[in-house]
Amino acid sequence: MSGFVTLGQFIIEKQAEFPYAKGELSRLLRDIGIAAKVVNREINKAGLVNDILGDVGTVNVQGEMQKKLDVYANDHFIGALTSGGECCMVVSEENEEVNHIESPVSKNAKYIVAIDPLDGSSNIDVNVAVGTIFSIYRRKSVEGRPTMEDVLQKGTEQVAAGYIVYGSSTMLVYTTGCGVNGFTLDPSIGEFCLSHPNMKIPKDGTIYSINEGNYKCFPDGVKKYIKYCQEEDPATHRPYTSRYIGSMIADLHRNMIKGGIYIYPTTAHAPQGKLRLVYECNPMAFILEQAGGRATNGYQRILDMEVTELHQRASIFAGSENMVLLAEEYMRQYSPLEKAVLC
Ligand code: AHM
Ligand code: MG
Repeated sequence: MSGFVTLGQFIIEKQAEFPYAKGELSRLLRDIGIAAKVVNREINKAGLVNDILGDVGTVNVQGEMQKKLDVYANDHFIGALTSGGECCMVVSEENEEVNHIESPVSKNAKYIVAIDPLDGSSNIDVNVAVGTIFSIYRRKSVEGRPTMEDVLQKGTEQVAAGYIVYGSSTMLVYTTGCGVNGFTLDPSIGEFCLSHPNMKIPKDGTIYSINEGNYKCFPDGVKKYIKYCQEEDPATHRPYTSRYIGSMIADLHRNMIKGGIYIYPTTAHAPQGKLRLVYECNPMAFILEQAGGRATNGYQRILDMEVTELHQRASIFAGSENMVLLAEEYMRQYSPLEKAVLC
């Protein structure tokens, strides 16, 4: 085959670089890629088919109204991981407890997957980009049912992470700790094809992404940083551009390509931050760092944070390294950790 490299080919080629690898991680990534294509097909039908838009009428563990496609994507990814046989446990935004996978084929599976099956789901009904985020850990225990210790691993322990953005085209971006590669779904052949090899986020950027509707409740450090972004200074290309889609994947994906910063800080309504550490912040932090970017909670590297709960929340400052470093400086100066006060 010439002219393009499919996700499946790429995964196999990468595996060949590790002659002792047994191919389990490769198969797991392949399973996620296949599930993403099916979820993509359903998302593309939203609007045409009546019964896939809107709320299910139930709330998830976060207290958020579940959308029909949230539930569909969750069931579908878990189903694919169950039949794939390489995953022994799934942590999902949509489920309060962990999902043990105990099918006969998964008996010796050594991987744990944390997933936000449909991120930015408030955008589903209005045809705006949404995404899937996943993170893969190797279980620590050697036999029996995986334990909470297997699940509550720090972000530094991730063996792979990725996201799928269902946008004007559908892309799958992932890392196994050796750089980041992006694949665009070619609908004519139904394959993800390598389109963005060795992705690197610019060190600087001119885009800031934050929900400014919450401005009054931001820490002073964030308020001052926003003011900095809005000031006129041609030498530093300010004022910066504000872009906020409300789908972290889409906002971060754009910033990965163009350069920029995404911030979801603590607010009065979300005193620990809104986004979830295990299946939102950690995978995105891993990918960003692998692409040469930076991700912190304003004070500390996201990947070094202790994980104590499945659905733990964190604030996040992520994107182009120099922009995040400067935002952290504002946090240190105007919202020092020891005095962190919310309005
Ligand atoms: P979700 O996983 O329930 O969709 O929530 C996560 C989303 C992020 O994708 C997005 O950046 C953020 O929540 C938007 O929140 P807000 O509407 O408070 O700005
Ligand atoms: Mg989410």
